[in-house]
Amino acid sequence: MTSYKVNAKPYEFEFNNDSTALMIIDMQRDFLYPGGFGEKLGNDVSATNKIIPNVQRVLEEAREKGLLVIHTREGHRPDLTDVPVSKAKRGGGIGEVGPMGRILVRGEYGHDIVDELQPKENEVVLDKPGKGAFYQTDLESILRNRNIKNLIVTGVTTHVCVQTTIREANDRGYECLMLEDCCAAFDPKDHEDSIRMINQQGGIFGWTAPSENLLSAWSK
Ligand code: TIU
Repeated sequence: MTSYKVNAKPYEFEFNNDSTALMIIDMQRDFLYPGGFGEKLGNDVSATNKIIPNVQRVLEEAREKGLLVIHTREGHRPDLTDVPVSKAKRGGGIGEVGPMGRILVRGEYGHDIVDELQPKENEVVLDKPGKGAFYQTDLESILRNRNIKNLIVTGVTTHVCVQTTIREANDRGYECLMLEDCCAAFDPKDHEDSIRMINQQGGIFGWTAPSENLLSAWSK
């Protein structure tokens, strides 16, 4: 089986296509398009939507290589019974009506994945109520059933759902490569700090690299 080596921090990330999944975290209209949750929280969504073409390039290549692709969406039941009281109080208006429908509610236009990254039929779409993709989802069974050991992680926001998912994955024994230019936070400092937190101390949570390093590893 071909093994690929990606120039990454803190050192080379080695993987093969069969045991690796591409995770695309919460690339939802609510976080990336004007009028959604991200903007409602007072953010400029140009910081997050600029990564769409980078994620698109990696997604196309991952599809070509036959990787398992997992898209996640943060959101809740329309009756909001699965929203913890703390999140309802401090969550930024979940369930309120915005220009793209009710904020972070399943089935609403704003809750779905951006047009540019719409999932194919054979790809996993994972609805999650929390920040981490493992919490209250069947992600762990999916990864086990497909014999996945490594996760290539992309999406938004870097310091919230991306970091939480990488930390959850790390505790469960998965090796994560976070693609720096395929993740974004509304504040670039949160993004940069997250990269450092992931790869510091010899890779305490995993590896980080620009996506071109992955693409060039695949092309060799
Ligand atoms: N608020 C914020 O930056 N992010 C979230 O609430 N969710 C995700 O990161 N997807």
